[in-house]
Parts: sequence; structure tokens; C-alpha cells
Amino acid sequence: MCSEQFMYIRFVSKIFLLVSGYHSGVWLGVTDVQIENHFVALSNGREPNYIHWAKQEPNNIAGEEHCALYWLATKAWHDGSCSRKAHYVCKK
Ligand SMILES: [Ca+2]
Repeated sequence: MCSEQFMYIRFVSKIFLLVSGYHSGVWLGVTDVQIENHFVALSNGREPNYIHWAKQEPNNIAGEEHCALYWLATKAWHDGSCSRKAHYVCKK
């Protein structure tokens, strides 16, 4: 189920970015806010079966990056500040 979730997120993120023209990042619903560098899905608290971090990510810059985003520029995941404004993907 988790694998399906992340395959879906990867697929929808690509479509979403193409359709909307949005050129920054999209929240993935994955965080390490409870245990540093232990990323889990907000939906179920489990480690994702699929990950695709950009080179040198997650890097937790300034000790404030605890939420994962799909970043268009690198086409990979980055950790960022959870207070950053970004789009997100929902499954109906
Ligand atoms: Ca980062």
C-alpha cells in the first residue's frame, strides 16, 4: 500500500507540475520532525518504500528542514522547512 502511495505521488507530482506550470516544489507528506533523518509518511508513520532524494539531500539546512518536497529543478526529493509554502497532492 505504501509503495502504491508513493508511486501515485511520483506520478501525480509529475503530471501536476506539467499541467500547472508550477516551478518550485510539491509537498510529499513525508517528515522527520520526530526523529532527525528518519523520514516517515504523515499518513501512517511508516518509512516510505520509495525514496528519491536529490544529491546531498536530505541536508537539514540550519536544522530546520523536516518536510520532504518533490523539487522540479532536480526532479528529486529535498527536505525543506515545514513552514514553506508549496503545493501538495491529494488523492480522491
Ligand atoms: Ca534540504
